[in-house]
Amino acid sequence: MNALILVDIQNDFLPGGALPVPRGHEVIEIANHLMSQYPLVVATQDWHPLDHGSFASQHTGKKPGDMITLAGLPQILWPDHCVQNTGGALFATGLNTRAIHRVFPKGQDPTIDSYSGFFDNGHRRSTGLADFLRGRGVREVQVMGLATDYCVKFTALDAVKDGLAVTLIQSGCRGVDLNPGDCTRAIEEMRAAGVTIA
Ligand code: VGL
Ligand code: ZN
Repeated sequence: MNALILVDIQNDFLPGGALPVPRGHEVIEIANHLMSQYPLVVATQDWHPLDHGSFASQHTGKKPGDMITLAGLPQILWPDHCVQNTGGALFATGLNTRAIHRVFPKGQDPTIDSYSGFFDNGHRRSTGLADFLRGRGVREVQVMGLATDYCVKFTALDAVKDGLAVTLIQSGCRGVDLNPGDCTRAIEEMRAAGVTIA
């Protein structure tokens, strides 16, 4: 069994959103087209409380892009984004959400960030995605979405660690590239870990 994992295709990650990924809107039609070809489609949803520790607004004197330590881990600070029950946290307008079988929210714990759709950044708590896929007999996943150099990368790497055969649908991903080359390096990191780049 094969599944499509859509990573964080949410309004705040589109141009005009709170944490815009350049050309992020271009993945919507790619996702809509691909979903019909999969027996199982799951989506991750960045879903933060208002006071999430990854928000620069929660740290006096800090601004987005600054680094801190959060839960003992290096953490980049972000603008407030994907706040629970706000429009920015909703799936991208135009995404065919009826074709998504199950949604896995992540990033709810204010004390730790969660880039991967499988685990928080400290690998402390699972979202349930791995068990869900195992329960459905999934051996193989295709991953696409936002952003290449953060949530897509960590989702693909965790999927490999979980023993799944993982393909990155590169045309269906867009990245932040906070430092030029971040996306290229992310793709090389995924390839080195055993992800097939399609
Ligand atoms: C993401 C930064 C912060 C992502 C989520 O979806 O890649 N990036 N939260
Ligand atoms: Zn986030």
